[in-house]
Amino acid sequence: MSSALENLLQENRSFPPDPAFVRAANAQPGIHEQAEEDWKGYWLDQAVNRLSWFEAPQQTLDDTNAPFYRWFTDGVINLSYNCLDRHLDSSAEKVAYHWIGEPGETRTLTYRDLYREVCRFANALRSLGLKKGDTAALYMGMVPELPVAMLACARIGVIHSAVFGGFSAEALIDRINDAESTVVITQDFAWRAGKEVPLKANTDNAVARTPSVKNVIVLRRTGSEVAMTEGRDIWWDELVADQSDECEPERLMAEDPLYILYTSGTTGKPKGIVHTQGGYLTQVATSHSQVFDHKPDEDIYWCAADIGWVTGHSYIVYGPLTNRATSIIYEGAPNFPDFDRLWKIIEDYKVTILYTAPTAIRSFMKWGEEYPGRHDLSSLRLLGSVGEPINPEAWMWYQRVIGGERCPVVDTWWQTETGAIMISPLPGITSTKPGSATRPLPGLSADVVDETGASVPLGGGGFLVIDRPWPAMARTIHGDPDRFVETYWSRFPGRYFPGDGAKRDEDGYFWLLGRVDDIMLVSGHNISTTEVESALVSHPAVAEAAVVGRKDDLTGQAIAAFVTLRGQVEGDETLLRELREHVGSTIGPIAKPKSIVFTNDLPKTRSGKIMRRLLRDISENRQLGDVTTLANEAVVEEIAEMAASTSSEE
Ligand code: 7RM
Repeated sequence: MSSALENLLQENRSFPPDPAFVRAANAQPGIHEQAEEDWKGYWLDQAVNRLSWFEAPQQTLDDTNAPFYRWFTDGVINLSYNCLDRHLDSSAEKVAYHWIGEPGETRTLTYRDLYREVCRFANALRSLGLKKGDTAALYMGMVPELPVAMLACARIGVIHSAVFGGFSAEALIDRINDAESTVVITQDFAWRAGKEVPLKANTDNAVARTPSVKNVIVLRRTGSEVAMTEGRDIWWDELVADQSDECEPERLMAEDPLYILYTSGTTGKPKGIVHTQGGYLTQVATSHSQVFDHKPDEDIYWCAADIGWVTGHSYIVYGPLTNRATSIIYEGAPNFPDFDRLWKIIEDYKVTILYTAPTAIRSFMKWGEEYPGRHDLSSLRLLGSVGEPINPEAWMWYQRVIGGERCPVVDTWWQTETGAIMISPLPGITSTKPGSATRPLPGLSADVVDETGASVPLGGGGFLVIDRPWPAMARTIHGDPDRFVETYWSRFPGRYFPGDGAKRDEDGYFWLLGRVDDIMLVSGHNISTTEVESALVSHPAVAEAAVVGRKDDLTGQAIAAFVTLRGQVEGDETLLRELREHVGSTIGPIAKPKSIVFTNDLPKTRSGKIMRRLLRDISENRQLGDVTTLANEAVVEEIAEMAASTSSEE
């Protein structure tokens, strides 16, 4: 950015916490200030008080080899012990997971059940020769055996490397080879939108090109036939059949690796983000309790993300289980068999806390209020959002239609690399503003800086930085420590650069503005994609919008918008002009899109983030970039055709 980021969108609505909620909240007013007095001591307190250690740590932060920070280095711990064993005395019969299969069958796993399954599978892994420091690739759908496999690895010190079940064989190959996984844990097929996804067949294709893999463990899920390779492939049920129900947890150091999780980003080969044990669990457990106000004996908690994504690792598996939660896991698509599937589950299980993504919320808006309207959602008491900036319009809809105007909405900013939530309201403390992630959580610190690294005064925008270490931070990029330093720690030395733009308002609230690579430069003004998209989405006809800057002789870049419409609305020239005017009057004439394309869908990553890079390629008539991590590949071609035929310019 050559100058500060424009601050275009003004949002003046504010929602103070309800006094009744405040009285019972886990995190009480004053906690930010208390933590700030001694932030390292605050984190040590969380580590010692929230977790069970074989040897409690005395050390906090070791910054002698920055940016390769270490936390609680002298602590000895086992995460599977924290998630399971220590709950057995009080809560063996408490439900850990209510699982709902896409076709409709259900399973209930108590803490005792989960403990038994994890021990058996951990023993099974040991029987195959896996030991501390080895890596296992997990390529599965949303089945209870995925958390079982993760916890079994954690129990014996094996590093897990989950590969999202929607990825292709190609993506699996890269990730297995980079991590040098010696075993792949998969299933025959996964259910998705009524179809069987061939995970085992994909694995077979991958494993032909992954020399490190010795065994493939296959869970029977759908029961349809798959090929098994003699000597290499083993059925899960046969492998665990003779295993003991007990498995001694390995005593691990706080800084031993826990997992690798790959982030694709926009360019280059995927980065294997490495997380370790003690610091990670400390911050994940703390944030899960504080941000969701989670009460183990009252709540039915549902993080509707995929377990193969960091949100699932931290907030379906490690955080909730450490905090003795009862969680929902739903296997399949949100619109199967009908658009009300999620709302039916919430009614059936009396879900109290729901955590989902803006992309999902915008789909719900597009599908219409009648679907949530069919169900009693009055059990909900808190709503969360993660994954992208949430447009104020989507925030308001979520709060009104799903939350019945009674639930606090927590917009949580974080990344695979941060491991845990970083910037978020605390529901008993923070007055929320639609579209703002508000401020860093207790013990954390962030800033907004210009290109020289100087803090931007309140009211202005720039680069988000995290200006001191935090316990759940990524420790490195697997196999490429130089890239770790280069990507995150070199642009603003001493500070972590997440790659996002942000602004702060006069109250010091953070407003996330999207990836800085996507920021547009129009006639010398740096304009964030998020603000223009939010302006478009605030028009009643618009369900979702993506904008990109494309080369323009006159203005350097011109704003190109791609818009999907709500319900039955048809896009025509009149609406086009109206939308342009709407943006002009909402945030200013400089932000009016030069072209608008109506489309049925937008290109998204598998975790639902809009891929603006591809839209930029389309807008500039370039060869399309890499689409292998795209959720809906066909849509790109479709949009390219639409852009060629219907785009209209001012
Ligand atoms: C948890 C997760 C990280 C990127 C991040 C942002 C974007 C995530 C928010 C958000 C605005 C949010 N991990 N992002 N949450 N932007 N507001 N609440 O998403 O590694 O997959 O992605 O996602 O750009 O850098 S991730």
